[in-house]
Amino acid sequence: MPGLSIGDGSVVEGNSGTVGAVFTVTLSAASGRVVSVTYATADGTAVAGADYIGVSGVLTFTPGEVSRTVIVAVLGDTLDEDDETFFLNLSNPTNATITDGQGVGTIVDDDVNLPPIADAGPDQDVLVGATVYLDGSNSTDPDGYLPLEYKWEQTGGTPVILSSQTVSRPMFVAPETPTVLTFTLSVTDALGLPGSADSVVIIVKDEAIAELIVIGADSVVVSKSLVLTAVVASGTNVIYQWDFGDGTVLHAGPVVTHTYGMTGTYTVMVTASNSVSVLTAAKEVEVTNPPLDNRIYLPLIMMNEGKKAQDRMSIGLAKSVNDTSLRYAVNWRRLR
Ligand SMILES: [Ca+2]
Ligand SMILES: [Ca+2]
Ligand SMILES: [Ca+2]
Ligand SMILES: [Ca+2]
Repeated sequence: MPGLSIGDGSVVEGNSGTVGAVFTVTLSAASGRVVSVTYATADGTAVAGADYIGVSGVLTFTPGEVSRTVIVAVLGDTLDEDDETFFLNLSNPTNATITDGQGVGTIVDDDVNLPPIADAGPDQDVLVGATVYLDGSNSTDPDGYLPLEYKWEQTGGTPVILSSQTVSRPMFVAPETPTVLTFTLSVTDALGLPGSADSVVIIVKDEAIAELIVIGADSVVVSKSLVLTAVVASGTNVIYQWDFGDGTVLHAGPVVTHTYGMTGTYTVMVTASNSVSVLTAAKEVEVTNPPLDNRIYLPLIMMNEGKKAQDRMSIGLAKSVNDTSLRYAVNWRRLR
């Protein structure tokens, strides 16, 4: 009996419609009888319905006929794939034997994978200490091989800790002092193809100073220390300069102590500043002399010789206060 063998078929995939992969089935010698054989496709890495249209049937050779073909429709697409294979298998021969019963169909992929496009999101101005989200969610892959893999890296500024380097919207807490942070985002499509990176700039700014006031006593005695406190309603990283109006200028914190050497009326100026704002506030301070010595000097009273021993004197003191001076009046009377 003659032998049946099947050749391989190879086809370039195309982008739409179908293209035929041709398999030739050959009879080793012409036969005087009708020869038939069953054929059927089988999946390899190519999948029926997705990459090709599966077929099966019976192939018949009339007497004297030695070559027939089976055409398998391969589905075109624009997916970037590996080259794939399927099989066309022969079985159940009549009036022949099978010497090579399997043809290999190769679908040669003709598509390219375009690189994904990273989008690191808009630049942002944020306040020190703020919670900040980077947003790479507008990154795309032109041929739709999703999901993307994300890779964030900080490239400048005070180091921060990202909640994750591999999500589309990582979070971090801005540093407590002004800085300019830069990050790059790289994305890779689902086929493992990397795209070009994109970068984003986050400017970390101070909060503006608002409502500066000076709190403290309105008057103080010469050579005694005066405590003054600067208070702001808002503002970060505030530094203060104090001018006490007597020639003393001090860079200090919000609470200062000062001692005046001379009486007078002084204007204390405090300037509060940070990287985005400057505010000034003033306060009048009255510097006075100390109150008079508080000791009481009793008058020396001379007694007449003729007074009796039982005569006794009582001395009363009446004190009146007039600002810083004290006035004492002495009254005395004889006790009987
Ligand atoms: Ca294609
Ligand atoms: Ca395909
Ligand atoms: Ca393809
Ligand atoms: Ca792609």
